[in-house]
Amino acid sequence: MPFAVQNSNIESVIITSALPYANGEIHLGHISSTYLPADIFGRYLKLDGKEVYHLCASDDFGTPVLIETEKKKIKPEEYVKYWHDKDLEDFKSIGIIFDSFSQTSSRTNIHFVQYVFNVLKNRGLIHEKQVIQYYCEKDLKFLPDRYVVGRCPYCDATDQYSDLCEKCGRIPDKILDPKCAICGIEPVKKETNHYFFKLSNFENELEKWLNENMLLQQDVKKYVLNWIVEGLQDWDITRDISWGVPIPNTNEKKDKVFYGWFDNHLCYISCLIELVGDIQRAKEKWNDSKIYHFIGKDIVYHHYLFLPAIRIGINKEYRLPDLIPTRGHLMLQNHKISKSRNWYIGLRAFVDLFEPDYLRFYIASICNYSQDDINFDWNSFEEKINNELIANIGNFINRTLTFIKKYFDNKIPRPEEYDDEDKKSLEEIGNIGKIVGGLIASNEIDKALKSILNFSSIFNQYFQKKEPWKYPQGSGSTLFVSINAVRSLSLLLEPFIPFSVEKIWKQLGLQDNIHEQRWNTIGEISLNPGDKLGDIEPLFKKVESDNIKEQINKLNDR
Ligand code: B3M
Ligand code: ZN
Repeated sequence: MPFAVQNSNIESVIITSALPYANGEIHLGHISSTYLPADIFGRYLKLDGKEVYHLCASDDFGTPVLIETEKKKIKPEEYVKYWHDKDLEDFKSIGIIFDSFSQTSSRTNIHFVQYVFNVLKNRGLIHEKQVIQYYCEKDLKFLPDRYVVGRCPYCDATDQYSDLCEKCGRIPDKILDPKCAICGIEPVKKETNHYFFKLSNFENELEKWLNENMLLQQDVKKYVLNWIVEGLQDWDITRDISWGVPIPNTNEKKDKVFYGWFDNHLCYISCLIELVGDIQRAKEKWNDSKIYHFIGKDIVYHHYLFLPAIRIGINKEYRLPDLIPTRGHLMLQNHKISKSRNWYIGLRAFVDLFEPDYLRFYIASICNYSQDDINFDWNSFEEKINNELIANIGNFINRTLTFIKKYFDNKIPRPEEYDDEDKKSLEEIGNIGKIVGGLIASNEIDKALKSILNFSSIFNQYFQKKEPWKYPQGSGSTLFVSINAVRSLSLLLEPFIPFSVEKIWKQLGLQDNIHEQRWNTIGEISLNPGDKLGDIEPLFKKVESDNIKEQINKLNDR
């Protein structure tokens, strides 16, 4: 499904990745559903000459954070800062780059959220209502969401949160045998005053927006439209806790804040405000850009309904999303990933064992553009890295470089007259950039990677057929064409395996920054006869079977 980036006059693109909760480690599931697809997309657009802003932040508020910090007796501010910094480091370790990685608890976001609330309130889109909430008479606290544990009414599992049963994955309507998560006594029910966002007012406009936006994924759109048909409920946007964005201009005592899902998606915009320095410039930039929100399928409701409704609610001061690329979960060896059952791979642990590019390459190769779940399989990881990345791509690059070093004193030879094979290969170089670029722009990153592999194997065959080793002195054309293909290949691969591409780039003797290159030069023959190459080093190390077996044995589904 092609979309309009290339044809549009708007050269600026804002990409957001769903905000990780500041409450635990990034794992491979987050990487595959959200961060890697967004990063590949952003890197491609940058090479394609677009002005790209990849925005993200840690999602700092919410009851899970507060409960953890109460247990650990530390300040929530310190706790979320720890996870914010750690997440950022983890992202860097696998080459996920953001132009801004802020925090939902930043001053900018708090001000912006309060501003949005005031606009909505003045426009009559907020109403107040008395609700009944659990209250702990020992802790003297209201107990929203995770503060209440009990028995799941669906699967009977005990010790489940009132807002999520981790056993069956459902959201209990009414938890059985409720207990206070802090002290364990049975809570009472008490009245409290809450603010509601009138989501139900927006049914028609949301329906229209969904129907008119042809870029949104069809399958997702279908069930979102169905939710609208079933009728939307107004949203309770307040919580009786102390950790969150304070509600402005109220007579309420403290300990009443906005619900995390009221403030977190507004932080996408706050990130830009912080980045460009003031709200007016941010607004102009936002509205002059295409807006892409990358998410996992769990948060469709929030991004396809709640987020656009709030933007419509503030008079479309900020452009609605153009696209919300939505992807499914990552399974591990065909089972659901679960940290508590140790059926899990942490990002840090992975990167300690294997090159970050191996992870990027493997995930990109299985990452289809749909909500279907995909499967991380250790054996297929080994096979893809050894047989595709190393035996195909690595081999072509290495044999070309080594040959030039051995027979031409590490200088690019002059081509002789081209034969048909050479001409065909030059044509391949001329065409590949458009094909791969089109696929990445349509979010089909697995297919894009496949095309690159195909390109590389065509060149392996070319090299094989031309047999330069039989008469090295007469192999100028083969090596000249091949080394230019290596240059094209490295540009094509930059969004996928940036760490390795930096190495290839140096081995090509190119001192200039790879990021100053443009995607539209992929088809050019710009390395010249006589150009000196850099030092050659092996690019990749084979993945050993024993190491893979060890990883599989470590998993423990008990
Ligand atoms: N922090 C993470 C999730 O529910 C949540 C995303 C917020 S995006 C505005 O997957
Ligand atoms: Zn209690």
